[in-house]
Amino acid sequence: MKKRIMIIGPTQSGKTSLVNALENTNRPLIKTQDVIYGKKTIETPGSYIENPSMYRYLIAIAQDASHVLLLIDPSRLMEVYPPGFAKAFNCPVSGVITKIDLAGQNADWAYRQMKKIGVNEPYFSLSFKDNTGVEALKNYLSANELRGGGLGDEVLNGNGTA
Ligand SMILES: Nc1nc2c(ncn2[C@@H]2O[C@H](COP(=O)(O)OP(=O)(O)O)[C@@H](O)[C@H]2O)c(=O)[nH]1
Ligand SMILES: [Mg+2]
Repeated sequence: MKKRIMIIGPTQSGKTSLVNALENTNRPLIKTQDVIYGKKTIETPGSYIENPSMYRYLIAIAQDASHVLLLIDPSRLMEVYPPGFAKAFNCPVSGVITKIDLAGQNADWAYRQMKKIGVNEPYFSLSFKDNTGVEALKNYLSANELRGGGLGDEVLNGNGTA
């Protein structure tokens, strides 16, 4: 099974918008009730990161991920992730700052949050309103895939049919 990009973020932080961009579809934004597996992505419910008793599900689901994206919405100055959270995953973790059109002035706050969570740079700032930052993130993710970030089953099984 090919591994997917896992998207974590609180309610309304832009998870579904990012999934649609990575999947290249335009399916309507529906409130996430549960984990949604797309062709390339895994979207997790906001309630999983908003509720510490659900963290273990995020960590279990990440077994099927080649890359984890942690989303921060700087238009809501809310500390969602516990310190060091990024270190719980054994695949690469990247930081995505959403809705930069609404709260560009809070970008420094978001960078400090990322550092506290244990996410290494580069951080990706996105706006789906202005359509900025998405291509840079996509390029980074494909380059990571080519580098073999997060070994897929096809690699582990050695059958080479990626
Ligand atoms: N201004 C602005 N709004 C956004 C952006 N990304 C998402 N939104 C809006 O924020 C709301 C929540 O987005 P959604 O992708 O459904 O978030 P989710 O709950 O994390 O899946 C929706 O009304 C989106 O249209 C953005 O970059 N800029
Ligand atoms: Mg959603």
